[in-house]
This record gives sequence, C-alpha cells and structure tokens, in this order.
Amino acid sequence: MTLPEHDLVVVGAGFAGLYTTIHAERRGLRVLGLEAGSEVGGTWYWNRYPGARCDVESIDYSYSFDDELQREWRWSERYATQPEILRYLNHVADRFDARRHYRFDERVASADWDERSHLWKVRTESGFTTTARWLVMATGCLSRPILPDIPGRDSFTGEVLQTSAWPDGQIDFTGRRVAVIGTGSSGVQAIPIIADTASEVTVYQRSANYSVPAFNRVLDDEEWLRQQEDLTHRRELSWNGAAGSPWTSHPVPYAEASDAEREEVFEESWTRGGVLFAKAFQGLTVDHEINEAARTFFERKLAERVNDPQVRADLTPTDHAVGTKRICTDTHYYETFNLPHVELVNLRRDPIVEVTGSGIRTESGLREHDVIVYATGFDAMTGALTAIDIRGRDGRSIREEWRGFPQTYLGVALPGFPNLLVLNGPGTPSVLSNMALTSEQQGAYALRLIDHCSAEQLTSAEARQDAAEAWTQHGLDLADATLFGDAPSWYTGANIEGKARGFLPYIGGFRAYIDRADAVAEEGYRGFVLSRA
Ligand code: NA7
Repeated sequence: MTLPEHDLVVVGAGFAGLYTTIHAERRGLRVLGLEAGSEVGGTWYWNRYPGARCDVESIDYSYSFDDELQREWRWSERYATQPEILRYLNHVADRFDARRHYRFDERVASADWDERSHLWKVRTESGFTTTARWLVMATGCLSRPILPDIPGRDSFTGEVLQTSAWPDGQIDFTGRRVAVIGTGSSGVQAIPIIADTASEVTVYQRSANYSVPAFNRVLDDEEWLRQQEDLTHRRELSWNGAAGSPWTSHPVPYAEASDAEREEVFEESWTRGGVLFAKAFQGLTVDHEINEAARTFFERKLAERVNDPQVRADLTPTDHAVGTKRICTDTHYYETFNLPHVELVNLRRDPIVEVTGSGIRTESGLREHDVIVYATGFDAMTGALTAIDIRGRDGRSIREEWRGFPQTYLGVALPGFPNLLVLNGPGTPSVLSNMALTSEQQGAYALRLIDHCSAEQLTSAEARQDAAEAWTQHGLDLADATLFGDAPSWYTGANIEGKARGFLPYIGGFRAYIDRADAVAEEGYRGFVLSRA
C-alpha cells in the first residue's frame, strides 16, 4: 500500500486551521499545514484596514479548549481590534508550537484524489507537492475577496486599496480625497476612521445596511474579573446556544409583551450593541410583525444620529429585513455623515458609470479622488474552495459541481470527494455563529472521524449522495421558514452575479447542529461510506 507523506494536510492557519493542526499533533498524527499568508491569522491576517474589529465580544471570540490559555490572555477591549486578535493567534501559535507544522506563503493550487491508494495529492502555486490521507480545508468563509467589474477600474492613477488585502502598516489619509465603495461591515468600520484625517470622503453606497453601535469599551479590571469568574458558565451557555455566544432573546414572546416592555427590550438589546440587536425577541428574523417593530425602532435611532433628512433616507435600508444581512457593528458610522467633508452617493439613484484616471464618474458627474478603497466583499462560503482545482473520485471537480448549489453532508463532507473535510463549509452554522467555537467544533469533528477510521483501519470516508441531498435540503427548508432568504446577501450568493442562489450557512442553530453531527458519529457515521484501500 502506498503510504502518504502526511496523515493530514490542513489548509489555512486561521482559527479552524490552527485548532486542527495543534490537536492533530497532540494525537500523534503527522500533520502539514499550508497557508497562503506569511503568518498565522487567516481573516485577521488579511483584513488589516483601519477600524477592523470583531463583532463578537472578545471574551467569547477566543478558544475555549485550554483553560490556562483562556485565563492568561487578557483582552483589552470588549470588542477586540484586528491587531489584538492577530497578536492572540500568534500567541496561540507560539504557546502550542504550531508554526513548525506550517509552510507559509504556500497557496494551494490543486488537489487530486487517488482512488487506488486513497490519498490526496496536493500541489501549491509555488510547485510544492505532497500527499496525505486526509485533506482538511480550513480556508475560511470570507477569504476570497471580490472586486467589482466597473468600467475603467484599472485606469485610476491614484492609490487603490482593498479592505480584505490591506497592506501592512498605517496608510496616511491626511489631506487626501478618499472614495470608499461598499458599506458592509468593512466599509462601515473603516469610513469613520478614514474621515478623521482625510480632507474629503465620498461613500459610494449601493445598498444601505442596518448598523448598530458597538458600545465598545475598554475592559477594566473589574469587568475582566467579573467575566473571568463567570467564564465557565458563559462558555456553557455559548456551547449550548444557537449562535455560540451566551446571549439569548427576551424570555417573554413579543406577542405577550406590553408596548412598554417591547420598547424596553429593544432599548436594552440596542445598548448590548451590534449584531445582538437581532436577538431582542425570539423570532425577530422569522416574523414580519416583530421585524417591522425592530425596523421602526432602528429608524428612530437613525433619526437621532443623522441630521440631513435626505442623507438619512439614503442610509435607511429598503431591501431586507432587520438582521437578515449581518447587522454591522459600528462606532460613529452614521454620525460621520454629519461632517461637512463626508458625502454619501446613493448608487441606486446615481449609479457609477466608470472609474477614470482621476476619480469616479456617476450619472451626475465626475468626483476626483486621490485614493479609492474597495470594501466590496467576498465570494463567501464557497469561493475559497472553488478557487482551487479540487478533483475527487472519477475526476469530479468541486469548481464544476458548485456551479450549482453546494451539496454537503453536515457541511463537512462532499459526495465524490472522499477524505476531504471542509471546516465551516456551506451547511455549517459558521458565519451565523461565533467562529472561534465553531472552528473548535469543526476541527474536533474532523479529527474524530480520522480517529475512527484509524481505529477501524479504514482509509476512506465519503458522504453518500442521498445523505448530502437530505442535509442540504434540510438546511434550505429551515432557511425558507425565515425572512433570510428574501435578503440579497452573501449568505445566499446574491452578491455574486451568476452564483447559484440558496441559503449557504446552516440556520438551525449551533447546538442543534452539534447534536445532529454527534448523532451521526455515534451511529457509526451514518450517511458516510467508510472503506479500506
Ligand atoms: P459585505 O458585507 O459583502 O459588503 C460589501 C459591500 O460592497 C456591500 O455594501 C455591497 O453592496 C458593496 N458592493 C459590492 N459590489 C459593489 C459594486 N459593484 N458597486 C457598489 N457597491 C458594491 O463585505 P464586508 O467585507 O463589508 O463584510 C463581510 C463580513 O465580514 C460581514 O458580513 C461580517 O460578517 C464580517 P450590496 O449590499 O451588495 O448592494
């Protein structure tokens, strides 16, 4: 039997990849990590734009697998900045000596399954090749950036920046005329900080998003100690919750709450900050009436934050229900539009015609800029995998198959692609949950399957077609019962022209997902075909 060079290759050194590499080594597996970046960090390595910050609280957005680790790392703010999360992931890599397993600056170009030997042959863009029994894709959900196809885009002679591939080091915007295209979380976080020093900021907005203040604060010793005392309980709630965090909705259903109680609950959820606003009442993203109440509350808040009625109207979302696109978590975003040097261009009324050498022309005319910042998002959930030429059994290609909606079993396994384990793939809670914990769960689940196969002297595990179809349909049915499907979001592939539409993450909740996935394992991997070379 041909022996592989490695038991497993892990692609990616973000939260999921690092977890898996560290734990594979602990089990005595021969593991190789491949990472396109020059360092660990994943999302937090690439997205270095000003203001980049996690929208899950720092105490929750960190690994739970090692008690000493979670107690020794002292977060400085309620919501951690990108540099702090990157320092944290570097600390984790040092502490568990994880870097020695990785080859950095290695972007995987292709992977081919060899049916005879039950091995994956992996090749990187630099020409490095290796073989492994298992191929674990920890390639991230938002890691394949997109640039809009605007006529003349490359003719601009000023500086061009992209939030998702930001150069290392500070960019000085002082006295410069800056254009920002895109008002998702990245644009919303970057715009106020750019506006602090730029002489002019023009924000080109295609769709308005809901944004709720972060109410970020420095974690003083008192709050930190309180969090530490409560940590075990807090983690328990997170692992048993729907979104991997300790927060839950108000216990009284909306229908049974008085007007005063409703107002109080919305206010309290608002001041919790950011994405947590969508948790105000159970069913807020399912029931039109509750959602409308949340929308009304939001619009009142917006009126307090934006002075100009036309700008306010332009900043009011019109194409989706509250929470059905990820709510942005901001610091002074809307207030930035009260500044005299900040202009909002509503592209629905005044579309971009072209980018020129000196600026951006919309139907109303040319605005000159020194810098253009693209904050235009990602080919989410599938883009990182379809970017690689992955060939499974009988030459089946993920790139080809995922021209249609991706069929996965538990989001982790794909029919036709034995021993390929996707972490946080389409069909997992991933982006709807706290990615630090979902990454642990996914890494542990992959390793559990690998352990099972080793113990049984099996060399291959492949999802059955019918199991994948049933899982995928189950996910789509759950999403259909909510308001999410109507929103033109990256959750549904709507931000990419020609991408198959359908709700990509698993919306049934983190705990429910874990229970289902564990039941599959406990029943001897029902829905998988396990075999020996
Ligand atoms: P998002 O949330 O996908 O935002 C991308 C933004 O770019 C969004 O406002 C888009 O408008 C806009 N966009 C995309 N293409 C264009 C063109 N051609 N013209 C104008 N505007 C465009 O990405 P982010 O990086 O901000 O955030 C990603 C996630 O990271 C976020 O959800 C959090 O989970 C963390 P659209 O709404 O499509 O009309």
